[in-house]
Amino acid sequence: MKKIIALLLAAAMMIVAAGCGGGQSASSGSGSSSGSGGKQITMGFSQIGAESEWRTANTESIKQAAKDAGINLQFSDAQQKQENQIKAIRSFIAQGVDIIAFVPIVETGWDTVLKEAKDAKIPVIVVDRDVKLSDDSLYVAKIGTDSVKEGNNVFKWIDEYMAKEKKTPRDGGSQYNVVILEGTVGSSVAIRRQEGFKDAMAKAADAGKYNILASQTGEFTRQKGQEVMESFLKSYGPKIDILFAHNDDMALGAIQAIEKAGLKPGKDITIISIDGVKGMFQAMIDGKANCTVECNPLQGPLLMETAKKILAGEKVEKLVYVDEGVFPADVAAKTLPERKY
Ligand code: GZL
Repeated sequence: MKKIIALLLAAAMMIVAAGCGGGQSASSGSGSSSGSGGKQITMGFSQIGAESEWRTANTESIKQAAKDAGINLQFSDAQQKQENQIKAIRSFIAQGVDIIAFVPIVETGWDTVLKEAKDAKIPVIVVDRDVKLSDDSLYVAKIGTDSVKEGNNVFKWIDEYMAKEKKTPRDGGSQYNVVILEGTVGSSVAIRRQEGFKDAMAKAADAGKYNILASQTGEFTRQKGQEVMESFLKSYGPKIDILFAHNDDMALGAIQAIEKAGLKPGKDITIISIDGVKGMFQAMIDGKANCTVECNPLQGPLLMETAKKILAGEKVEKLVYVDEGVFPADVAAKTLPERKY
């Protein structure tokens, strides 16, 4: 009889121990990060797609940072379609995730679905690009880059470079002729980079020195950038002095078109773009491009840190920009080895 009681006591002790361990392991076990109430945080993330080297680096940064932060990431790739992003956000709401983050492919059309997230009491973080809403309380924080400043930086570098190199307009006229490959139509990044470029040009000492010959979307892709540059060359070939591409991938496509047309990219046509991806550093080392203005995609750690703060009830900045620089060709070889994307 005594033996049975001892066995029953031992069994009871084991059950109690297992029950406590289970509760603690949920919050402190495999490095999982706890939101309110100690359970692992689940984040629903809607990404645009994989249109550029920059976007791939942005995705990798977010996935790695979620792993490092012990956050369970439900990742959705929208294949460049806003309706897929809206569907993904709705499914995150249905799943009851703790927090939603997304990169808005275009800046409008988000009010309804973000209102649904707010009604479900799920906080939202906007990443990389901007949204235009009737009610800014529909998101808690925005993490990204300053597209207007990037556009400003592009023009300022061009103006200094053309003066330093004492370039003369290729058509023998008095103006430098510029063609522009724009990003995705309706995206805040394309709208703001164009705005920043034109504002800086309008404020230049001698604004009349520049003439925008043509400006058209290359959809942020290498393929489309090459196609549109081919059409620019057909229409204006001998007149083009400068190419400003809203991202490096389109510039790299345009370089192929310029070479196919028998011209020297980086020499006959000065080329500047935005992102700062490795492929562009290599093109500058090869003498085929002149400058890249950095737009930092490594936003994952800041996103996860912000998500944890929001779920812990801490106050966060409504808008946080990541740091970025300007890299002309003469620093490309030295800088490339330390580039992370
Ligand atoms: C910039 C980002 C842009 C990059 C492109 O913040 O949204 O989208 O410049 C990417 O390379 O496709």
